[in-house]
Amino acid sequence: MVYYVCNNPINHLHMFNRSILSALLLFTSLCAYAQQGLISNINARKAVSLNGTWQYVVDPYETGFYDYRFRERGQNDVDAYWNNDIPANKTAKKEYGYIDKYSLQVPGDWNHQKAEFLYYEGTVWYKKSFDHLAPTAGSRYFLYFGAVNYKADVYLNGKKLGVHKGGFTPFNFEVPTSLLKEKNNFLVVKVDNKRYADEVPTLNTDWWNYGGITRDVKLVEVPQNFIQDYVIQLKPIPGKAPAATPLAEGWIKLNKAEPGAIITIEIPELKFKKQITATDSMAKFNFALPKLQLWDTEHPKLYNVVVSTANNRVEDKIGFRTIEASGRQVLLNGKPLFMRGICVHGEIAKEQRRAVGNADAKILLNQAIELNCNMVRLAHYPHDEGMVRMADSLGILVWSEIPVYWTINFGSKEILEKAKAQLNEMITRDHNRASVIIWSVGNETPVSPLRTEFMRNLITEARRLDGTRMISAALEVNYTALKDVNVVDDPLGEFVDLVAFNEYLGWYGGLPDKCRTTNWSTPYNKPLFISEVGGEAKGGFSADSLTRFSEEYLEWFYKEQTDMLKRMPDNYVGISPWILVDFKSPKRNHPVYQEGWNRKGLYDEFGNKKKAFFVLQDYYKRMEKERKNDTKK
Ligand code: GCB
Repeated sequence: MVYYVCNNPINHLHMFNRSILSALLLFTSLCAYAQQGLISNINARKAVSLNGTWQYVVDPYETGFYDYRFRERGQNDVDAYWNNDIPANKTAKKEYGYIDKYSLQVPGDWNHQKAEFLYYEGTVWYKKSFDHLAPTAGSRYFLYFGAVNYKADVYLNGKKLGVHKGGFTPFNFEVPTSLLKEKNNFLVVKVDNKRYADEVPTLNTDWWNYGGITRDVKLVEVPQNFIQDYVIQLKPIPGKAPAATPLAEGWIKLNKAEPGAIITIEIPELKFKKQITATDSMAKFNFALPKLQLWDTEHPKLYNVVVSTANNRVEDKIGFRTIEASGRQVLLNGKPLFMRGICVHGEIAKEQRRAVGNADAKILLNQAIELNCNMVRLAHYPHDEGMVRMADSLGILVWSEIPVYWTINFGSKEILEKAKAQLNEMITRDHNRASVIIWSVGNETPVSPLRTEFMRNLITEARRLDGTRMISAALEVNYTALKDVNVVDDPLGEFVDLVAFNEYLGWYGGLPDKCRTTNWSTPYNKPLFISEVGGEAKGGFSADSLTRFSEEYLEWFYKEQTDMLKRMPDNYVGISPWILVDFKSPKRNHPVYQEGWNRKGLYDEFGNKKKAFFVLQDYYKRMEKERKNDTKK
């Protein structure tokens, strides 16, 4: 929101009007097509997939949206690309159309599908026709999108259903049943991935801005009132392991208030069944579960959990565990945890595309497992739901983050609301995943009072949405506080549960041997985590260890780093180096070593392990052994 500074009465009047106007504009932009409550666990719902081939029109000038005076087109404008593209008769003029020659696969970014889309940032109209032959009387229907990067304007049969911003989180719009036809429904999505200063993320990122409908699309069918969302998890006992018959708590949210509705929660394997009564649209609960196997990284046990009402049933696979920052440690099920992590981008480098679905998740997580990791930091945005579900079943812990990245206008309430919306969608989608232990509200945001207030707001919001996981953010480091001691004293440290920082000694600051004399500390009496550290090497490029971009340089870098880590303070609880695989970034322009790739991967883009891989793998083997011995003591 913009504030105007003025000092005469007339201007004051202006100021008043303008602030009301800008408040109204903010309100309208947020509410004109208000996000409708997200339906969680979408794969367990009755639905028709709308994945597959969609036709498209590339529209860099947004001709389908604005007329020649650059006014937004009216709903029935025959030149609006959301309206039927078939000319009324042979003399009718149509200057756009959807044909098979121009088609893209959904889900999937457009960049890798056609050579001319590689660098494209702008509008593409997607169109899919579908039949809806046997609608169930009394059912309601929602169009669900796993993610569209960045802005989606959704139209069905010429009617606008809504607008969503945010490239990595799901959303759904209700479809009035009167709008659905038996044959040939005309679904159009205007997708725009242009970067803007006042969006989240902002103009400047170090990753590829893949555009398109990048995740699943479904037409979901639900009864009049249905189970919209739920949380079922163990209630932590501070500093302790869960009891033998652990206490579960949570809530079930119905789409509409239905006082007196009976909701049943069942865990068949445990022969557990409990009924609760809704008071309005929410029903909270708190009860002891039978003896069960806790979820952890060695035994990622998942139970089938069934939540049902008289006319709706949702089945999920849920692991039960507790996680907490306790004093200077992190406790998983009451036991100290050391996180052997790695940062991961949601990209399949070999195919130069966004990762999507279970198969891609398996590839990435297995690469992390080979490195001997028990944790991944999913950078810098919420990854596909398949990724956290796969992490649940493989026993990999997850740091999940919203793309509040580097510099944004921290004074803007509007941007704060946009960041909160993404935080809300991320948490709603994944709050039943045992693997997710950390919600991160951002990465490397520059210290200032405005920034701290903005981030503190996000932390408060994350806690309000989910008080059972750790909240963190990757912080900046103060390199100048004390000689040979680098201090993590970003004021945000006061508000996070886990003090995490990005450390690049030997790549961005000096050479790797700087590690020999450097120590780390933080004034915060909390667990300390290294959320990034790394350097670049071009796979297969061999030289002496002083040559930047050589595999030997990176190998040396990791050796010095892992030696330095032996001197970390007692609150050091883990590390997630940057990064699993080389990734595409338009910021990386060295013509020989980078060519549009950030080369900090431990695997190169073809999946080959760099020499440094083995140094980190070895360190993790040692840490695993050491920490196991610790726990036995
Ligand atoms: C960082 C950023 C990450 C970059 C990385 C780099 O600190 O968090 O997004 O890609 O450094 O390679 O410079």
